[in-house]
Amino acid sequence: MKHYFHPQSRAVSTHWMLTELDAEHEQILVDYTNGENSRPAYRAINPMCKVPALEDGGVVVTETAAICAYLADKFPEKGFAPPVGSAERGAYYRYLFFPGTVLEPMFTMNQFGVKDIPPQSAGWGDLDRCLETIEVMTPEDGWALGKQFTAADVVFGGTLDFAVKFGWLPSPTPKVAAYVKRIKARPAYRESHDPSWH
Ligand SMILES: N[C@@H](CCC(=O)N[C@@H](CS)C(=O)NCC(=O)O)C(=O)O
Repeated sequence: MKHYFHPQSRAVSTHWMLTELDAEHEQILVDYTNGENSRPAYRAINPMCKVPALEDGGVVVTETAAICAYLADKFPEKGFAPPVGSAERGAYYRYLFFPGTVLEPMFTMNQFGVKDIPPQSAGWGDLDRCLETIEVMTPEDGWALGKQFTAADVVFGGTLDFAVKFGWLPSPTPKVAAYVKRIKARPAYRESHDPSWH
C-alpha cells in the first residue's frame, strides 16, 4: 500500500491507523507547502489535491474516515471494526461520519467567523448543538464503542485531538479532555505523531 502523507496534516490520523494495525505501507511525502499536491501526478490520485490518500493495488481511497474504514475492513482480524450486521455497526458509522460531515465544517465556519447560517439549514447545525453532541458521544471511559478500540476512535478521537490542539475547541470539557488524553497515551499514537503532539 502507498500512503500519501504530510507530517503537518490530517494524514497523521491515517498514519496512526496504519500504525495501530501494524500494516506494511510505503510512506510517500506530498509536500503541499511547495504545491506538489496540485501537480498532475498527484491530481491523478486525488483531484481534491489533499492528503491523505491511500493506494492499495488498483484501489485509491481518499478522505481520512474512508481510509480508516477501508483499513479496518482490510484487516478484520485486528478487530478495528465491529462485524457487519452487529448492533455496534450503527454507532460505528455515526462515529465515522459525524466528524467529517458535521464537526469539520462547523469548526471551519467558526474559526473563520462565518455566522448567520440558520442552524436548521446548515448540515452541521451550530456550535452549541455540536458541542452538546460531542459531549454525548464522548465515552466516559474506554473507547467509542466500549472496551474495544476501533477505527471510530481514530476518526472521532483524532478529530477531537486536532480540535483541542489547534484551538478549534479551546475549552474541552473534562470528559473530552480525558478521552483525548487516553488517545494520546496509545503506543501507536505516540509512534505515529511528532513528539510535539504527545
Ligand atoms: N476531507 C479531507 C481533508 C484533508 C485535508 O484538508 N488535508 C489538508 C491538510 S490537513 C490538505 O491536504 N491541504 C492541502 C490543500 O488543500 O491544498 C480528509 O478528511 O481527508
